Amino acid sequence: MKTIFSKQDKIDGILEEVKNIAGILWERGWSEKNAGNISVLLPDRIQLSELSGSDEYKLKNSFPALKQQCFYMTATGKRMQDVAKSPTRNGLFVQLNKSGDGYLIVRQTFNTIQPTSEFLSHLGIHNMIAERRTGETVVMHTHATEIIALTQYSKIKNSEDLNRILLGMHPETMVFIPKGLGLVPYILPGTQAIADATINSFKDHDIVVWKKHGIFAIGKSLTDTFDHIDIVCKAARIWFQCKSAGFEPEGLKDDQLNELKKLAQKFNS
Ligand code: 2HA
Ligand code: ZN
Repeated sequence: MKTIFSKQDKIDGILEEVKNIAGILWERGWSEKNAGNISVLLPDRIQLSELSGSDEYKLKNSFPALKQQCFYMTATGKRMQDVAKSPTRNGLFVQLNKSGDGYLIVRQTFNTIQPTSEFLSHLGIHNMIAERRTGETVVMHTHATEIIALTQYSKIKNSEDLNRILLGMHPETMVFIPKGLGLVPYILPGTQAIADATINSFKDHDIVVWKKHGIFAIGKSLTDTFDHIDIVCKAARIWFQCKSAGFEPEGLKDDQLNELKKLAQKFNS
């Protein structure tokens, strides 16, 4: 890719990681066709150098904490297996305008593409992270099969039901996902309503699950974000394997979970 950034080496590193993680999402069977999307906040002081003459696209909402911030995003309608081959042909760079209520797309050869259909959720989550200053830079959505299957279980009605199952399957789940998973009820994808419900749920949880649709995770790197999804999917697989073997999984006991929660607090302090 030709140089369009003041710090091209950092961008190249991010694009390499996008390739790798997009490939894994596809291989896992979690990103069929154009399913799933990724956005990455670019490091501080990275300036796009090809914005002059770009069209500005207006947003219905304003994202005040993201003024002039730059992102890499996968593009709408693009296949994750193609993102793995070429993140720049199947994704794009955008910069929010000075008021945070519009965005510019970096001019490039493949300039007919637009950001992911879940743009509103991605921007809303990044805005929330910027406001609370917790430092996550990546937002990832994928159609994680095991988690979607679990949300088809009629006995799982809310986040508590989901966490009671998943956090007890394996100690690492509580250590790395101490605030657990939020469950958002089924809402039409791509809408402001699902974006609002997702942002709200991220206030109290590390991961957000969209009932009968997929999963959203955040993290400080692409690998870190993928790992969070991988951990909860492993927990879901353990639950299904126990059920398939014909027995009810025992799960970890409350005192064991509390002990793990304390360990997680030590890790994160
Ligand atoms: O990118 O996954 O939710 C396509 C989707 C929409
Ligand atoms: Zn989706």
